[in-house]
Amino acid sequence: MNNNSFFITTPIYYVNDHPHIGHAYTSIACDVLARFNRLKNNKTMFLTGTDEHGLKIEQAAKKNKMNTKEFVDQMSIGFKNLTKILNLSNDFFVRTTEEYHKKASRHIWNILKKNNQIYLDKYKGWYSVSDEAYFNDNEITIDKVTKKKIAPSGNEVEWVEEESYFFKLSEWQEKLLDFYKKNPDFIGPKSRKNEVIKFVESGLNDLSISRTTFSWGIEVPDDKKHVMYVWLDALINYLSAIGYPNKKYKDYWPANLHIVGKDILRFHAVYWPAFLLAADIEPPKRIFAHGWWTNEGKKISKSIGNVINPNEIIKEYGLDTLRFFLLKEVPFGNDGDFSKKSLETRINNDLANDLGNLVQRILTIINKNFDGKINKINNLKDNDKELYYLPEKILIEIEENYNKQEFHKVIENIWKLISKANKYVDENAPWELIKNEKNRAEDVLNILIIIIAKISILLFPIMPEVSENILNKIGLTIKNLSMNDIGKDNFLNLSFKIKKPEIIFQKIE
Ligand code: ME8
Repeated sequence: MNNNSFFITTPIYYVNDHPHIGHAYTSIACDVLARFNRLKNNKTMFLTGTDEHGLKIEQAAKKNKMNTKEFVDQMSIGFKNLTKILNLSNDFFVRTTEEYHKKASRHIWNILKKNNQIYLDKYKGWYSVSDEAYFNDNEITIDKVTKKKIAPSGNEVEWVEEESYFFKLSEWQEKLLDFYKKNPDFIGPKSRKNEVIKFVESGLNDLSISRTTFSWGIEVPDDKKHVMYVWLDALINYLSAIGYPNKKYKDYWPANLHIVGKDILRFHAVYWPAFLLAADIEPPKRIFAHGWWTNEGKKISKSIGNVINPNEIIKEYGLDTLRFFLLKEVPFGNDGDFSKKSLETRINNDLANDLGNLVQRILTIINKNFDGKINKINNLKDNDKELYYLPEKILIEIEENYNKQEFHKVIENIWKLISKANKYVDENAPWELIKNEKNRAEDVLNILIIIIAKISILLFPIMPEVSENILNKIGLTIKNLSMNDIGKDNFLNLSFKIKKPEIIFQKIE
């Protein structure tokens, strides 16, 4: 792998249903990290896509009275559109029904077989179609209302008995525990890591990795009766999308980060590294499992009818506002509740009052008093330096927080800079300086423009459109900038031509 490459992935989403706010959440988080890494000039690969095989999808197509292939083609478009709606900067969109993916999956299967990791037997046990997962007896309970047998997710299970190929997962228990020990950052956040370790310590059974009672899947090599278990097929997307089995996949592999929801951590942190180690492929560097969103306190579910369509929120409040809210409202890793009231509070306070006001008042003063033109700085005074050199310190903190996927702290870091800038405005009162000390006023305003430019660069990964708009107002564009511009004296010798401000964030009454 290239030293400065950065490969980040979302889960590939099931096409049985339309995208909602939960999918948007994971994808936005990945987009932010991809954009940050690009601005650091890292060779970045951001992958998302759709998971299109398995019984759940086959059943959904039937329910919609459609041919399965036509159904997945149509539903996948919905997720592709989501990448546009969310302004995602993904470099590729993988689909598991594509031929390159099937080829990569069969290739891995053959290696596992060659490595004596697969055997044929009979599966007898519980299966949840909604989770596409197998369960042991001791994981099954009875639903109080429906009286049906359910998995820990609350989804119904059915009894399955069929011939199946098995992966020798039980052989990997000790090796996985050893791997977690040697790679302490493999699973985040820490609380989830402990859960995974406990699960593995409790013992691993061999895993059924093929099905025979339906056909919507990737055929098992040399045995047409079987299709591959959809999770084996799905996980392989992370390799097939970057060219595997062609050696060029090593340009990006091992992936730096798979971001997933807590619901699917076990597949990524237990099965995936076991499959990879068994196939002589290095596991990814890190898996981070984020929390679960509820809607105004209730579980988001189609049957309750409270699914949040990201499109509607974006139409009402704007995309960058939603991106900001999702990452600021809840520490990444915790569960969160989506409510319009808290979204509106964020818009009024953090966005309109703090950021909006700063930009608005500085641009307005410059336009009114200097006809939009600000000459280069004459003299940087001691009491300017604290603010002037703050961005580079903030960037160090930001980077540490991004490395831990602590997005809310990144936003706090940026807001510390915004609030210091607002304080500097109040203390130096440029509207007073204009009266008798015009040169000093110009220096103060130029420093503030530089700080606003740096705030915009730091904020760009999270709010790309807002940041680019602000940069454009001061005659800059992100296309010519990078995180290197946060450094010490960048922009010091620049004169600026400032356009008239427009209100960036409208307050909500
Ligand atoms: O599990 N809150 O696909 P999926 C937060 N195809 N995140 C949520 C959420 C919520 N309420 N609802 C969904 C699959 N998500 C498999 C993945 S990967 C090789 C295969 C997000 O369509 C979250 O990231 O059910 C969760 O893990 C993912 O959507 C599940 O998407």
